[in-house]
Amino acid sequence: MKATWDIFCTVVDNYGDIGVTWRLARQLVAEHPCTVRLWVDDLRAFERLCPSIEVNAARQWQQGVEVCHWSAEWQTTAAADVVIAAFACQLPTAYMEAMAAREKTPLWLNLDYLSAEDWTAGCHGLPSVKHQHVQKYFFFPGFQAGTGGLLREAGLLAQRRLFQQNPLAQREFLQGLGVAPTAGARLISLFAYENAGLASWLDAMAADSKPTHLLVPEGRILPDVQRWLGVDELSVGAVQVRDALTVQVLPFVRQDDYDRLLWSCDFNAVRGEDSFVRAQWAGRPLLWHIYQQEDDVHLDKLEAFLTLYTEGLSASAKAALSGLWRAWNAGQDMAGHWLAVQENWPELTEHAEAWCLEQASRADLAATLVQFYLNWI
Ligand code: TRH
Repeated sequence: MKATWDIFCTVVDNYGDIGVTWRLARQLVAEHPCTVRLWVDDLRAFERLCPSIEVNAARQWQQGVEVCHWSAEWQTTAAADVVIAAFACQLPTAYMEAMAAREKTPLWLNLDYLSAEDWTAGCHGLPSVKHQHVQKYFFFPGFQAGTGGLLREAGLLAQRRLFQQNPLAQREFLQGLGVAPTAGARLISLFAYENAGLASWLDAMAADSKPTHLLVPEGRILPDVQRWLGVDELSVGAVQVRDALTVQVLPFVRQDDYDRLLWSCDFNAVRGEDSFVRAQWAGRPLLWHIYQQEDDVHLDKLEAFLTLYTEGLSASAKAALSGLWRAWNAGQDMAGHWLAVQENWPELTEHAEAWCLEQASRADLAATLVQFYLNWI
């Protein structure tokens, strides 16, 4: 008998909330005995990652997941065996009543934001609030033992390696996006929030002796790119060359294709939460633009991750990578740090694969969720 799961997602901003919950929902139905309903309040944001979404449908099936529009007027619905409130979203009161009314009390979890900070392992699995007799628990994804781990589909790394070992598959994939990489160029993807440090990084790439082909999916960073290029318009497909740097604007692609884009590149600039994790599974060096939070608490998260990630690197590679990440997240000059990263390129590339393998040796988030439920019943 399959357990029923309800995952609730409010799209606060951008694509991370829906990106994470959609990925989790798909994996639960594909790999575990679960029936999943995914409740989403903003189907338009969802459509960007999954173009087959019918934005006006109250209910629809997508890849084995029942996608339900979470509208302001809640229709009476029976509660599931496992209820996940993603990123502390507030469930409808009537649904919480339905949870309390169930003969068999459901497992209620708050799926938290990803952080490498030590305290997350201490809080993972602890009880949170209650609704009547229904207890909610904290569930923390993470990079260290004692956390819920990271989202990673079965066979992901094998699939990635096959793709990276197949130049034809890569060429065909890139061609499909209209990309013909400049010969001998370093291929870089750029997904980031607005960033005052971008111009200095683009200056450095343009002045480099080695060519760079920079692929920029449409999004918040584009106005900064446009300003640096000095052009009035920068639409999907546009290609601009400035000395050693070729800049190309890509469409926002479906989630699986975004993975392939990351796998195709030598270096990936990513942001938020889900693209950050996917870049780690790509096994290539990365640059993280962390989501800004009040009182700069995000900077503690950045440092916590850097401490973990740079363990085992030489002093020079560690300083180069940390310097680049700190400058990027402070909107500061990137030129010197980019040079230092290039001087440590082989070591950073090897390290990215080693980090990926180390993280992949832990149980993935969907598996730890299912195990948590099995231990709980
Ligand atoms: O979009 P993000 O910045 O999302 C978030 C949200 O802001 C959220 O509120 C915040 O809490 C969180 O960051 C930390 O970055 P993220 O998490 O990387 O999500 C982007 C998603 O978009 C991810 O699932 C990958 C996907 N994507 C595509 O599917 N196609 C694309 O072309 C691109 C560029 C991304």
